[in-house]
Amino acid sequence: MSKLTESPAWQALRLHHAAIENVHMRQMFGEDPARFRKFSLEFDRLLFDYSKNRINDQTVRLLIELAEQARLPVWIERMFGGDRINNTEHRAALHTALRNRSGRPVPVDGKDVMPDVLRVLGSMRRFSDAVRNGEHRGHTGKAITDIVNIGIGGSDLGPQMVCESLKPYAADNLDVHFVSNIDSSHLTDTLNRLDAETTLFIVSSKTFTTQETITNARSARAWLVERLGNEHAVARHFAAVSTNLEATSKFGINPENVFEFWDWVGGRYSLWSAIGLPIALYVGMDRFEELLGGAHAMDEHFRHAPLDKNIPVLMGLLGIWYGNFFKADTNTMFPYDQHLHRFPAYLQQLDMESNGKRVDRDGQTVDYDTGLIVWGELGSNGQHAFFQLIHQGTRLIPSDFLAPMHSHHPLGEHHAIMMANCYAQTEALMLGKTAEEARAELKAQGLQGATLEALLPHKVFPGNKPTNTLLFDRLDPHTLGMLIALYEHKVFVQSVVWNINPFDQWGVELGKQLAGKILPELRDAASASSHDASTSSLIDYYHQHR
Ligand code: G6Q
Repeated sequence: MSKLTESPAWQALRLHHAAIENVHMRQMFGEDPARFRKFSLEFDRLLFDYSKNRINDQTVRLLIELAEQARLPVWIERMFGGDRINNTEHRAALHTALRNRSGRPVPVDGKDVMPDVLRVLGSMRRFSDAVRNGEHRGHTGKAITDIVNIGIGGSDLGPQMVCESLKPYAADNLDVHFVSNIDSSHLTDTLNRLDAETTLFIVSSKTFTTQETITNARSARAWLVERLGNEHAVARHFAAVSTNLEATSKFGINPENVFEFWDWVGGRYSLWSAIGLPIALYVGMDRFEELLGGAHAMDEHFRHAPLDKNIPVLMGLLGIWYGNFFKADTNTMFPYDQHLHRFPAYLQQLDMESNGKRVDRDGQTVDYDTGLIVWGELGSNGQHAFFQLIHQGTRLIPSDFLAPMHSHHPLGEHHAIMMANCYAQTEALMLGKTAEEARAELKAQGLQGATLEALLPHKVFPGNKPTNTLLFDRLDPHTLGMLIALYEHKVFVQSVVWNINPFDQWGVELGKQLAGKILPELRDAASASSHDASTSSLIDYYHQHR
């Protein structure tokens, strides 16, 4: 057994789990009228209700002991303080410095990174203002109307999710598009709708070597040069965001339009850096800075609130409670806000790429489960699709429900109906429906005897399904910044308890290497080397059918 599973806090949680496993939340709510007050927190107009969880006072106390045993407060300070906590890449993880609005220095190896952070924010402001007010025009003198971000993974999902979330704040005269997929349909479908004279491309790539991005960028460049008939057009129609300035200059991007960031920013944590340039262009730099401000507010909460009053800490520990003790495999999230429709996809990368690890920080194979599978969908759409399995399937699926108090587009009863759906789901998941309740309902519908008894088991809901509810005032930039930072820190909390490094991604790197090996063999049948029988046959099939 590993140190973690042998540890006193873990063992105490195992015993406690055995005692509480079969207790129904109906009973817990019945016995404790103060349950909501006890198990909810409010911070900066964000309400976190975690009372519909299979926990009592002792559970919270033991989970906090687990966090203390893992020295979580020390790790939090190490992260904020710029220690090289990404130990396999020997890097700091300082996404928090990118949104540090406190004026405090953040040293990495004794050098304050804040002057560089503020300098790039200044360049982003100048460039985004110039494009938005028509000062920076296309090669033929027309104002820019469309931004195309070319990037993938962390250089796509974050900025795309934020742009979608902040649509109500977008300028009328500027649209934004995201091309990530190497399938040429993605680029072609996007470009077909655009005019080269008024299109600005941003090539976003931390490494500037990612095959998909570089290939899409080359094709976009060829499209532009062909349409505008002049190589010089590239200078006014291409910008780049990268840590690899040598590669951006080799690609031929005007150095004035290159925005840098640093190796201490992980791809999936990079939307706060110049990778957020499409956000600044789309909603303006003031809004982008409000987003940073919201994340900073959550950073301060995470850093300074006591562990048992700390929203990301409690969310992270609840995930461990279900994943490691109840053996839940997955964790869902349901935003009841149309503009958050890319949030689940974004969160999948953030969580699964960070905590999808099978060895601990010292390289030892772990003997406990780590990252849960994350999935989700907009409420109420999900209700009409897969909620059946959450209510009546055999698995335990803890879920997060997110909803705003105000819609950006109030319309009749829409918001009230939406909220009624949200609340009704968490209530039903918690309460379930007993056989007695189901029988009474069926009787009231006029059923009886064998017909009633045959239908009865299908109408019973076990309930006792855990949910968190997060309510916020309105999906504005500040709130969105808070929500994203909240999930980032939740993931970090879990990684600390599991003793894994959440900031590397060797599985992603593997994909990048493997495709590079097979590509020459698809280009030229003669160059095929030996693979397993399946892969060799699939390569042959490709040559036979092309
Ligand atoms: C993120 C991952 C990965 C990465 C993409 C794109 O944390 O490392 O999703 O963002 O592979 O990488 P580049 O930005 O280097 O093109």
